[in-house]
Amino acid sequence: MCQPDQNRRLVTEIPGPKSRKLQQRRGAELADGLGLTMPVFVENAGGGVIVDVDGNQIVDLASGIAVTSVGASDPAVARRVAEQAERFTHTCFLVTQYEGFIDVARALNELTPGDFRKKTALFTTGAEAVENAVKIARVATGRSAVIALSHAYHGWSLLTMTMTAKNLPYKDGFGPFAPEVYRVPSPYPYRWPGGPDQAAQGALDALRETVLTQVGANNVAAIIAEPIQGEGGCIVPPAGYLTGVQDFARELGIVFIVDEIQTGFARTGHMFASEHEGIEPDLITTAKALGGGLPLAAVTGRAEIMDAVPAGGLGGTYAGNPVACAAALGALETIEREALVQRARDIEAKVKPRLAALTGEASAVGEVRGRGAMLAIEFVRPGTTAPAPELARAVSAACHAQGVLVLVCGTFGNVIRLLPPLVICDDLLDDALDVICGAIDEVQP
Ligand code: PLZ
Repeated sequence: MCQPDQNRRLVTEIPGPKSRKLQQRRGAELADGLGLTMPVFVENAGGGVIVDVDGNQIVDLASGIAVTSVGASDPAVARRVAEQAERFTHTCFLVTQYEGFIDVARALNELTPGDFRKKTALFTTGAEAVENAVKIARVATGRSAVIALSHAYHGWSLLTMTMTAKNLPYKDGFGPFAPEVYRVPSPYPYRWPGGPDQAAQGALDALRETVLTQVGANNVAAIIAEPIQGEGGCIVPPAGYLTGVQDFARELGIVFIVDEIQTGFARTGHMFASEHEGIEPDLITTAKALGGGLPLAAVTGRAEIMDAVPAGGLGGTYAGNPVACAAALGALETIEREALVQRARDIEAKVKPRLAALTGEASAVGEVRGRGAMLAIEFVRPGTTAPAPELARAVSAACHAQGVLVLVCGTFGNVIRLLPPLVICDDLLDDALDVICGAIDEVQP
């Protein structure tokens, strides 16, 4: 719930002395390969605020990368987690069962788009959900190839990093990659040669050509797409693209997997972003906001496809952990009780026009885009569309210094992404917007 007494408050520089001390310990103990957005250590978090160990109150426009949509200490999540942890923390669902797993699966079967009978399997991380969706599609079709998009992000594991488009930092040096992954262009409207109006048809033509002439439809198990590409730059596909992919996949018996891991659970102003396009994917992967902060992921889809894998082929020691299932039921309860789908739309209505006003011929803000509470600002050299990653970095650094947590993303590193908890209150959003707009003003060349 929105906590009206929350505000941004800095009592030290960012990072403060306590965070800096912990940062030194981190340097000595942790592998350098673990990335980092803001070098503070957290004492507690909830609503729209993160309180660091130095007592600074930071406005959270990241939600731990779209995870804590209900806030990082939602009472319904916290209560159900505590109750479940007192009863038991783990049995391994593949060994002995518990009802919470079925309750979460039922909720997903009901909430996900698709007017057909669905089934669900739970896992732990988003990457695992994507890997398992591919496994299921392969067994169901008897085919092996997977088609992924440019600018895609699907995870840090071998198969999912192969499906991920961006080399640095996700793939560089980690080859050889998994076989049978083919890439087709994403219809990135802002950057499509020939302009945004050409993007949907152009990308569909390219998909058709790759599948029909290079891979062979009879070899393609699945086409996978994010309904809004997250890490790739918060890229909203043009109308008609995803329905075109769905039609094409159906025509050729290819499983259409939609990765809703970042977009799912009210984030974009629908329960699932697929609903903006009216698509009914064969399989949907979810994670992140599903677990309300605890690790939980799922594959949900057509019952006959989901049931193609024989018993024992799907699983994981922690898959659908009971504490994570309890958290998910709490998060879903809060999404409904607090009408967070509508709240995401309200956030869009408040934030987007203010940011959109920053675009213009001579502006470094090339485009403002996104849906609901998944919004982004793409930075360019003014007067061109040449990516300006240095401006995104400078704006982000200025925001962080003033206690507003934003994320940089995009294939070219030139996009700032806003993913606030959906429970953030308007005053905090207004304050954060002042900081962001001020920072953009300052760095404009
Ligand atoms: N699929 C669409 O967004 C995780 C890292 C990249 P795990 N995204 C966070 C970013 O956006 O900054 C993600 C995702 C999509 C799969 C995953 C992987 O989920 O839970 O991290 O394995």
